[in-house]
Amino acid sequence: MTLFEELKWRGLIQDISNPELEDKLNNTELTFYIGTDPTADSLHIGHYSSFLLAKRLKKAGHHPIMLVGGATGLIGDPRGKGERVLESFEKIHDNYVKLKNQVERIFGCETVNNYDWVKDINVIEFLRDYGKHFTINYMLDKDKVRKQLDNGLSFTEFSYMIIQALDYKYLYETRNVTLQVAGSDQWGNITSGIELIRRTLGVEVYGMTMPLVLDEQGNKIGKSEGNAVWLDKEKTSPYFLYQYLLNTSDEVVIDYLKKLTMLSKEEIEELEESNKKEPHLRLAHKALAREVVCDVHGKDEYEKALRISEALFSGDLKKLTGDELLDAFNNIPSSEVNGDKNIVDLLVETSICSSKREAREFVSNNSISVNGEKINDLEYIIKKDNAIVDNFTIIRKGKKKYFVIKHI
Ligand code: 629
Repeated sequence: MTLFEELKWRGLIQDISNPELEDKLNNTELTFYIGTDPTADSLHIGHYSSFLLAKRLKKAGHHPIMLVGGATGLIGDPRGKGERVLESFEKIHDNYVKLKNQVERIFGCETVNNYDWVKDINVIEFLRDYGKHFTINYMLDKDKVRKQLDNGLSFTEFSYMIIQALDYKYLYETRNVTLQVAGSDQWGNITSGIELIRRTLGVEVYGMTMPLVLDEQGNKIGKSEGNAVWLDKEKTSPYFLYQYLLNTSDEVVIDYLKKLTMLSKEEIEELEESNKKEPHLRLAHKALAREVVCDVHGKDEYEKALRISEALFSGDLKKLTGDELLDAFNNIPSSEVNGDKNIVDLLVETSICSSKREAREFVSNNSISVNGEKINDLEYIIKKDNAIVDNFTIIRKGKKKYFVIKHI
């Protein structure tokens, strides 16, 4: 399989600017770039797939440059949903430092910051050297601009594409970058750069996008109960990331293996086979979770996530250390409780159940576990003395819902 065939097989090609790119990717060495804006203090799992594309191209012999947009982060790429609120210089700079470190750590690539060259462009230069090459019609025709027009679009966000275009030109001139890659939502910005370079330098450079990775409902991946799934382990624990991927639905797990892991076609086909023949083993899901957690957080964190999962599954919570416990439950609802409490009262007081009647029902139906043990005695007293790791009690309601009680 050629590189291009492999990318196609993985479903990683949405748009290419020119069919010649196939041959360039297969038979030459390109320097390419991919950009992200420091609008948050961490990347999330949605970014991961497009940055992994950079890793794939690198592995095939191309040269990546990762751009963290210290300048563009101050402007805001139109999202098509309505104007953003401007963030302060300090906030964008703090985010920039975090993203730069994260990108270098996870993807092992060199980063550049467009603030370094954009900050010196004055308004006359901007309008004469760049603005002049974009007709308003051309700019209005871009997808995200059209979508956002009805929701209000300032001149600031409208101008964003020109900055991304001049970045491409700058990187072509200073670093010989001839390819920009990204998720499909970036197509308009990429083609603006290609157009600028063509018009001002008469040179043909390339662009390529990949489809955004979607969950089984067709939403962008990376939201779990409304929260983003972050790559920073302080924001989303490795255990939580592991569980999120392990719970991928059967419909999309193979697609995720293709897009989110470096496993080979043979390995993925084997997992697909197993997913069909022996779905209860969940080998595909486990491989997905293993590959991503190992790549993002390293083998030790993966093994810890696995240990926590096993302890929670078997109910043997007492095996966990304090750190592991906090890790396992850092995204889980928690409440504080004072003194010893009857189980039914505690379930209502902490809002784990909505009424005493409901609480009694759950307890009698064997649906409540306390620190891994099923409790069906309505008179059971939850005591601080039985807490694990000194002052925690873990309640499980039904199969999967966990709650943390902190005894004070
Ligand atoms: C200056 C800024 C450039 C080139 C790119 C950029 C950032 C770009 C952007 N990207 C998204 C982001 O920052 O907004 N204008 O969140 C995001 N990207 C990764 C993928 C994406 C895209 O970082 O391309 O499609 C999400 O997976 O939305 O000179």
